[in-house]
Amino acid sequence: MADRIYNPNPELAKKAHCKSMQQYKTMHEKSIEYPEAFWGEIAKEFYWETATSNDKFFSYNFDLNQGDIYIKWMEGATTNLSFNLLDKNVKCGNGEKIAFYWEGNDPDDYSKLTYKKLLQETCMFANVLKSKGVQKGDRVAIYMPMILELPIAMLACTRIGAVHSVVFGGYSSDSLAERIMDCKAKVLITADGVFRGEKLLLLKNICDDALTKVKAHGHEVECCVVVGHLRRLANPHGKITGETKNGVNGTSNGGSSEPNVSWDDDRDCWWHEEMEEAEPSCYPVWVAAEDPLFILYTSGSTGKPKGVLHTTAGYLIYAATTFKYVFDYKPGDVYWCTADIGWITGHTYVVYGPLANGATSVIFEGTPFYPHNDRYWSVIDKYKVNQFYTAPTAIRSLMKFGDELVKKHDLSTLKVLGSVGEPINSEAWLWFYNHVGHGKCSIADTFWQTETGGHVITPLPGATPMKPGSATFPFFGVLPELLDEDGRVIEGEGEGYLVFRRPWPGMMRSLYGNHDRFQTTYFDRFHGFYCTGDGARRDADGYLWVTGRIDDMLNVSGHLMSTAEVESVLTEHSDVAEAAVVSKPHPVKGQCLYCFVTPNEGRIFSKQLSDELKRKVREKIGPFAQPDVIQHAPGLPKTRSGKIMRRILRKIAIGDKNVGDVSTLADEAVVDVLFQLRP
Ligand code: 6R9
Repeated sequence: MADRIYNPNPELAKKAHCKSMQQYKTMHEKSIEYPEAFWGEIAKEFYWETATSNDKFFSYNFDLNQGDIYIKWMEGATTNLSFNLLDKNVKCGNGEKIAFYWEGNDPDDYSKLTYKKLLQETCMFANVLKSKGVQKGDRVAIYMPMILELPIAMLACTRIGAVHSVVFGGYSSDSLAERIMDCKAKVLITADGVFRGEKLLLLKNICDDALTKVKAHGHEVECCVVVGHLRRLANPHGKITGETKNGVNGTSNGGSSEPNVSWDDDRDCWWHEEMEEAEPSCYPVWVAAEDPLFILYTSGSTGKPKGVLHTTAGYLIYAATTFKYVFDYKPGDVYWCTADIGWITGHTYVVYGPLANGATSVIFEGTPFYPHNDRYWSVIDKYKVNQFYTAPTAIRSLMKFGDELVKKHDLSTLKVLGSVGEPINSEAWLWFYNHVGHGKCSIADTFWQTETGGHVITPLPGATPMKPGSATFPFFGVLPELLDEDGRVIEGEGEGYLVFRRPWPGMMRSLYGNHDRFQTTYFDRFHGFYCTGDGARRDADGYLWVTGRIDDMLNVSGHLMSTAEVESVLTEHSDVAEAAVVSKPHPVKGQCLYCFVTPNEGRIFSKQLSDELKRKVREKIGPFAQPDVIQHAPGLPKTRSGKIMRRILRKIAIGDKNVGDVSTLADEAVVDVLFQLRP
């Protein structure tokens, strides 16, 4: 089944922006041979205060032997992001169109925001930032839940040329402090708190802790703006009372039982109080094409987090173009990406890409499991969602409950289903395709990274015949290669390091404040190429299969394999919900396979299951791959964005309690449980 090819639904293909493989190939060729013409045409759809000179449209160096690495698009041009996303849409008659539907954690909390209102709120908050002394180039840290003030805050930064650095609202005060110090943020924007499911998170208190630490290290954040989110909730679990129908202006004081929010009168201020006096218009600051737009921290495998730096013009045209083609977005569609805005997926495909296309999208504050395990399906039904973009980890956790919950809702509006974050195993792919998409939707398995800014390897819904688990082919402007250990290009079928030969407009430009680390991390391993750190395989049809991080490769008795390959076999078993495989040193084989397996809801882990799984891996991959250990794992250690932390699993496999930093884990308790369950 997994080897079958799934063609795009002909109905979808007929009306798609890209309708056939032939059209895709023609466009891809043009984007590679004539990048100036290809991207220049697209750039015409946006507003440039000053035009770029064509001879400077595109320049770069990817080869450390030739000097420092640099990437520049549209030099000489000036523009403003918020102007292109908001004013432009309002001017062309879309002012009353909904930019965002907001769906709260509680189903009784919801609101919406038109383009016109979003522009006004953005301008008002830009004026608030100015009143706090924020100027072009200053960094603004944002630590917020998934509420409408979050995109407003980001857009307000772009209005005045300030650089935002969003820190995911699930990070600890230490992680927040580290990021604030690294980018030397002048202002911090947050909320009093948020409910995730039943759990209350007091964000402002975490900020206070972080700001104390920051101060102790000699940096001072001048001002902290706080959204009073808890005080306006409809049904705050009996803890707080407030106004119903939470809107962006919901400012009612929530009554007596509001949790204690600590306060520093010299530094802290309420969002709604500042907004009361703010002017509703703000002239945009025109910035240069290569001026910084935002910094987003991504955890490095070692050492401190890397501040990935994205700039203005290239990011805009790339976010806009990938959104349009990869989701096949058409006017009138409703799009929903479940990612938190604190991740790159949220930056590019909740905020910038959709708004650049004048799209209507859903912003969801809650979790897939609250109040019930069918929340995603009910939100798709409620807003009649056409494009739904989520992660394999979410799909697998929802598959566990079977398809009964899906069937309760009308999902017939769906056209395109997207996946991002990890390789999607074929079981999860097929379930998504058959039970959520009813065999009618295209699946866009989008491979990309914080560093790439937007999708780089992905199918196009109307054009690309799909293979479950393959991210298929490069997006326009992208030239992938597979290299062997010695940096030789692998032609045709084969497996190797996934690298790119030249930049596309949306790729990162540097690591903030550390260009040397940027060069050594991404350009030193293979000169002349951007190295993703992922491995990939090219099959006989030229399809690319991303196999995962290079550090997650296994070598058993000289056989090189990827953890993803083995995990995919394990999860094919009907009793298995999730699996993670790591290597363990072995005196004879060099390394052996140690597998962690989470059974489906209602299934138990048994010796029989373990034996069946070992046999399956033998059969499917080969006798050399037979796992030495299959361990029961009621849960897996995951980062807050849902990626499995194999570093910790490797420690558990060898029984080493010294697991290192666990502060980025979504749930630290699973580590102890897994140690106890070691066979
Ligand atoms: C967008 C995002 C990047 C890493 C990347 C790779 C993995 C993402 C994938 C995928 C296989 C896909 N990854 N999408 N692997 N297939 N469709 O997730 O950014 O958080 O920086 O992670 O995620 O290993 O290198 P980021």
